[in-house]
Amino acid sequence: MGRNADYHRTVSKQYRQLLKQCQVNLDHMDRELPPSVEDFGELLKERGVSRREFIKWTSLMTGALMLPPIFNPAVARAAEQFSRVPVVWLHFAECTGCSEAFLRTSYPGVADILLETISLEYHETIMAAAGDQAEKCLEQCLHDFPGKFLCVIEGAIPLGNNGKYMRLGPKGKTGVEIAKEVTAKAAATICIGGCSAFGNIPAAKPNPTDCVSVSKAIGVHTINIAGCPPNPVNFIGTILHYLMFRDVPPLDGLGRPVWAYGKRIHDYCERRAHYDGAEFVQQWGDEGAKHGWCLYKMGCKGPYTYANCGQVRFNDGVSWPIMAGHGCIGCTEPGFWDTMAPLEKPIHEDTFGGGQGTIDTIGTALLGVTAVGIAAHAAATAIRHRDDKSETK
Ligand code: FSX
Ligand code: SF4
Ligand code: F3S
Repeated sequence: MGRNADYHRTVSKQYRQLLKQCQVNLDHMDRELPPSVEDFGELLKERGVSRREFIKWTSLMTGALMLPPIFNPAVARAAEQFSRVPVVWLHFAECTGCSEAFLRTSYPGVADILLETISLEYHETIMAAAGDQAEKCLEQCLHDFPGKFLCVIEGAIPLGNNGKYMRLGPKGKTGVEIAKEVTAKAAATICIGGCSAFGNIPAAKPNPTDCVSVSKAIGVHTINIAGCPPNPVNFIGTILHYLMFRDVPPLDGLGRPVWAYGKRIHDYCERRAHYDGAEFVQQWGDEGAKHGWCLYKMGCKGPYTYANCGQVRFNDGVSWPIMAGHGCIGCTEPGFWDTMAPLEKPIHEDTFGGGQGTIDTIGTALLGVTAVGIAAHAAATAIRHRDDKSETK
């Protein structure tokens, strides 16, 4: 009992210290970041988001980031700074579904307002500028915010034919050239979606253009917001973390933030009791489907997939694939298009060394792999501190 109380005292002291550091960091960010174009409070009001809803959102976000409620005000302050972080958003080989998922929404929630006001210095799909003018915007940003902007990359990079499958802009630079040039000056590089993070669909077999992930193409450490498309909450949370701690959140061995990708879908699935009770949907539209039974036999890859989809859901918490009635296709895992196929049939028993009976051992084994990765990744860093000597001036 006494030992328990001591433990709790130590933990809450550590959290209080962390919070103090967080406030120092947010003050620092306040001085460093360019001024905001719009008043965030006014914007929330304009969009009909009440103070109460905003507080509710900050506490949900704090919880999602695995922080205790004393961090709510810090998360709120970071949200106010969110739109001041300069962002360069690059597009390589992909379907643009990630941008679509982030920018098209019918819900005027806090998350959407943040994404709408994000300071996109450069974004090939939605910027008004084109050609030389667009290139100037990029050059200007690299010049104005060296070591201070975040580089967000959507899409894999084709290496085949010396990178020439992808040429961009008026000078016809290759994807590899642009990625090298921009990431070298960024504070950190965030890969949005499985394509930039792992190669994913453009790198699926037979991969004629030799597409690879950003980290493989140019050898930089990236923060991988996995998913096809990823959940905007995981992107927003990562930037809030960056603002509060001036650092990236702890990453797993695949570069994914542990707070968002540290748990297996199967272990937090609302249909799990049916799996345990051997109640399976056997055919689309059958009685089991109507009763919301487990989708394992319809090819659900939740047992092999790490993500928080079931907890944070999509579209402002409305739903997620398994809730909507389809199995998880494993979209947050590397090479899912090849490794998780066929998507609507259980994975071949040999792939992970066993069938349904060994699913729980698979989870433990995969977790082992990611845990080793966490330690390995801790040695490297995906971020360049502003006062770091390696900062590009
Ligand atoms: Fe890939 Fe994103 Fe899937 Fe598409 O750009 S992660 S194919 S949703 O759009 O990169
Ligand atoms: Fe949920 Fe899929 Fe696991 Fe079934 S197999 S419990 S549907 S994650
Ligand atoms: Fe992707 Fe599976 Fe989540 S398909 S969106 S990881 S439920």
